[in-house]
Amino acid sequence: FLIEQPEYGFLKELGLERDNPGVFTGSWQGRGPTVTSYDPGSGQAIANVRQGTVQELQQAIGLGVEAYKQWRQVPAPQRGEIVRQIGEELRKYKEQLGKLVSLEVGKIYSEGQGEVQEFIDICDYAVGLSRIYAGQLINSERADHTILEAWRPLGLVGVISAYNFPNAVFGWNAAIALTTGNSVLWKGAPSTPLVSVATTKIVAEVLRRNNLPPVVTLCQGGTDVGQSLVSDQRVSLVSFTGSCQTGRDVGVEVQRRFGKVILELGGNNALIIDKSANVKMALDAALFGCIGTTGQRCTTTRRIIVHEQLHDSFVEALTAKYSQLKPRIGHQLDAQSLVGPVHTEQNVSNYRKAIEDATAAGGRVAFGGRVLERAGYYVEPTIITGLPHDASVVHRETFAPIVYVLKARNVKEAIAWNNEVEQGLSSAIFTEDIGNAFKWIGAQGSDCGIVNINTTTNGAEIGGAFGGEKATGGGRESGSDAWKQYCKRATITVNHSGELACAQGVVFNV
Ligand code: UN1
Repeated sequence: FLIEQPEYGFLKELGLERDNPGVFTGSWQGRGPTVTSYDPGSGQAIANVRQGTVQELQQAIGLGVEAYKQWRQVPAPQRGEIVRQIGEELRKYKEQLGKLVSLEVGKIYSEGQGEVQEFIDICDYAVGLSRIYAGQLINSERADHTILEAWRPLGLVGVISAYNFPNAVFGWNAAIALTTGNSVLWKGAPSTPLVSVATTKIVAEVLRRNNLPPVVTLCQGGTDVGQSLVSDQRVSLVSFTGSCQTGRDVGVEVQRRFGKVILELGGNNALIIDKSANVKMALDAALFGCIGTTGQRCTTTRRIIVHEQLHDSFVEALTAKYSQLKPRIGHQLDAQSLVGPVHTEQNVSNYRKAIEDATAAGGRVAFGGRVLERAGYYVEPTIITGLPHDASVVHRETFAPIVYVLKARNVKEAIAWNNEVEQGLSSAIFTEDIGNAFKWIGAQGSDCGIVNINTTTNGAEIGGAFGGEKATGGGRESGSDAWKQYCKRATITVNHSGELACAQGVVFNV
């Protein structure tokens, strides 16, 4: 176990042991199956986590609901103060926690640090939100009547997060849900249980210091635990991040019981290079977009749609850039690495399969295409050209650093291709043409939730709402007014006239 080696001492600083309980309900336990967490960069075991059972999940739900009843009475700015303390505690452990994110997921050091920063940022956001989120006063058609609109917490919010952002996705949900008066029950991905445990320890310390009930609980577990969480009537909102396939089932299941749901599912994000583009900048955007996080962000650039006049020179320049990365593929915690491993063996086989399918469909591997022969899960960042825009492999999201470069005649065609896939998460255009820029952001433009100009498809800030349309699920997290998704809306009509009057002029008396 890596945790026993001196250079992994940062794991102990996070309170982790060789065997860790994976359930937190105010105290720590875990009576379910033990999972071992592996470093995808070496294949070595890091430490064990004892997952929860369905019974323990049920218990966590019960405790979470009870905690909510107390928490909803705490004034919102005081709830914000608790979230502020969580942000402060995260700052203290940012280095170690970010390093753990890198180690367990496979993302490079700066991206691990960036992920924890994203959680800290949303805490700051939530502190401000706690003092300003508000309802409104609406004009009534009746004399001496006032209509109010108020936002109230929902209850217990269940968060199911994915392996690629094992810390930040919980953070966006928890910070906003707690601020708006909800309690939170988290189930992290089964393959990143150490991040779940370490993050929860940081939060738990703040709860302990403030004598709070378990307004945040954790239950690591497999499908049985996940299904039980999704179908439980007591979980008012389920926020699910993961595949379109599972997300559809989660959505249907929650709807069956009239619960609320936030779905953040797959993306098939395109970067459009217009004739007028600043190509140098576009190349940098393509590099981070396609290869950042080794192609495992839901916002990763999967397709580059290039104007026909620029296509060949763009592919050549991009290939040259990719070649410079060769010595930069390595263990995620090596200082010189820019490309870490993919997360699991499964990602490697999905990578292989996508390349097979792409070449079978007539695609040309312009760069990469191979799995590296070394311990850990390393694949070459890959560029594929020459495929039709509607080839089935192009329309499929493969969580790996593979990009399909497509040749389009004009921006209109490029926008049509951007929009023709099932998913609708992120998109970007590089253009210096103001007409095309506004076409892109208009009603006839990109149909995604994230519609960027002259920047990457990935790496969104927390201030905006995050999420997408169509098979991406329609949910929004993080900034803007995404907080409303964690609330129920009360429309309140107050009659201060001293007489009863019906709306719409209806007369009804005897
Ligand atoms: C994800 O991949 O699930 O916009 C989230 C981004 C990050 C979040 C990605 N802020 O790329």
